[in-house]
Amino acid sequence: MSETNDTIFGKIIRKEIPADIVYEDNLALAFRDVNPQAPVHILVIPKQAIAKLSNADSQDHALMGHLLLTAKRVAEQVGLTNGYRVVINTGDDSGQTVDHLHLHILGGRPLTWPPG
Ligand code: IU
Repeated sequence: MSETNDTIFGKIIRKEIPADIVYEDNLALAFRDVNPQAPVHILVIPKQAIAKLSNADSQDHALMGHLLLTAKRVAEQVGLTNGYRVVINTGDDSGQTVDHLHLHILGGRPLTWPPG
């Protein structure tokens, strides 16, 4: 998997296609998932092209922390006061479908465990 922003999420970052953006800073973008699996389903992505978590390395240390804290910040912003789940699908067995690292924030209902 190459590190390219030539993906659908790259197009969202460059505002070439619309998305329901809920948060943006110089490193990250958060937008509502087009196929929500919970009442609140938001994706947090780095603006830097990293295809998947397993491609991240020590140079990405600060960015990885920023993404996780951004997920927390966005969850607070949208009012997920009763808890939420943060998920990163990584690679084929996880069901990852978009080759740009993304954190799912899921909330607004009780979530079951384990996932499928
Ligand atoms: P996954 O972890 O790679 O399976 O998740 C990709 C998510 O991206 C999935 O929940 C899609 O609904 C979502 N998504 C989107 O929000 N907008 C898009 O244009 C596309 C996928 I393509």
